[in-house]
Amino acid sequence: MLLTLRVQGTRLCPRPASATRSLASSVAAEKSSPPPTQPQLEVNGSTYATDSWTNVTPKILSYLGANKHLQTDHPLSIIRQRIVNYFYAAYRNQRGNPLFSVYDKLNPVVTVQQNFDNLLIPGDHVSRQKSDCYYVNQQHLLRAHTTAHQVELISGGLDNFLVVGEVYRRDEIDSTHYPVFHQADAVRLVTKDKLFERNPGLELFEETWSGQLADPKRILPSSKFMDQTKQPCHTLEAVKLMEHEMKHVLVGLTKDLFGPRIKYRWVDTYFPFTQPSWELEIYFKDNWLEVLGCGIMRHEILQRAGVHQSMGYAFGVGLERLAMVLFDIPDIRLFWSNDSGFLSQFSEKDLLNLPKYKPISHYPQCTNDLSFWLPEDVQVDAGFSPNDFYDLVRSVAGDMVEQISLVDRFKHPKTGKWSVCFRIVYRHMERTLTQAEVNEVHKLIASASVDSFNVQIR
Ligand code: FA5
Ligand code: MG
Repeated sequence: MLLTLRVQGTRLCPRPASATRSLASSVAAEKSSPPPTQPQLEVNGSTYATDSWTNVTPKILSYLGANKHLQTDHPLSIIRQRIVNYFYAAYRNQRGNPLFSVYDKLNPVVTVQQNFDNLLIPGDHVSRQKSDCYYVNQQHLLRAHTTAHQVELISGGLDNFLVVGEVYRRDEIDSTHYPVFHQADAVRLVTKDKLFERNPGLELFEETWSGQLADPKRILPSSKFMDQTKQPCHTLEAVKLMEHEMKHVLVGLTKDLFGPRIKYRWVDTYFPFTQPSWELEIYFKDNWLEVLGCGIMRHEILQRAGVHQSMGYAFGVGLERLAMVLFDIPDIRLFWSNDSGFLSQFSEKDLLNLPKYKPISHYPQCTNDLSFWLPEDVQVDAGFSPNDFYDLVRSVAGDMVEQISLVDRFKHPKTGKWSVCFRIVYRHMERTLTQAEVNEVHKLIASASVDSFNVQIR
């Protein structure tokens, strides 16, 4: 399908396996998550009626309010402060005060409108799927990116701001993926006078453009054919100048964090809310690593937020991504560790001196396989979503699980039923697990799978 191919690797929730999954099969997969057990959910002080979209688990809800990005001496808090300080210094008003304001305690429960509609994310976009997000109910979800707050803040009159907070995505489990991670997002809006300070007489908008407010119903599904050069309303000189400022600032941030000699490159990409759009990659340990997404904000978004005479850039960066490189932290689960052996290694007293993490110790892994028959007429991604299974494992075993992979699947020639085999690697971050203890947990996962997915253990 064109949409899914077009957005592969560039969606706001990049995960190649699901980006290639067909929409039809994911709709089927949505049916497989167990129905909510309570008619109502209390989240962050508000009550929400549950419905067939509800898929947040108690385990996931337990992360709300953890605020690792605000915890003193936590590596994520150190990275947050480095980014904020960089922006404070990069943009100042005439009196020398920072131009940017920072929002780092916004409620992670957002509406579908905030997370998707306001950002022109097409109704059929893969990132909306129930198998990729944590929905509180059909209208509310745990934000999948901090960009979800963009429109409310612009509508409130802000033109230079940063949003920092945790985001929630249903994903695989390994050393770099966790269902909760942190992002910093920024928006900078400028007027014609500001952008063309040194070139008065140039315009932000094409003379031929009518200036008409975009009709939300006419926002094309899937910006499939979005022109990477510019939006029709903007002049080329405005876009080029804005692009230059944005890239200059973001390369500056990258050098501030990784040192002046860091190798980087810009890659063209697609986001529904920016045009043109880029990703910034850095060269790290013989690989190119994506650190942020950015672009020129779609003018329809500004218009709908009541801003007609400005244009802007926006970007979003992952804090764990940065922190893992900067502190040499090998496993994303460590950010959730309360072990003093981990936490005591970092200090925000000297933000410029980032120590390399020293492993507390290497505890052994235990690997157990779990194979089961799926119910009749159900197969992977058509009635059974591996993400549902991963959530179940997380709920039962928590951070004892280091990795899960789908290692095998086959169809029985006679019964026509599908068998799947998951390999679960258990390893605790802070102590040695005994095989007996792992077996107990493994059994609990097996019986919870039978209850939730109606499978038959092999
Ligand atoms: C977004 O989330 C966009 N909202 C970013 C954006 C904002 C673009 C404003 C344009 C304008 P993406 O899904 O690529 O895009 O995530 C942004 C960054 O978050 C990535 O570059 C990466 O640093 C981090 N990130 C994304 N997925 C993960 C993950 N599974 N684990 C850790 N970090 C991640
Ligand atoms: Mg990306």
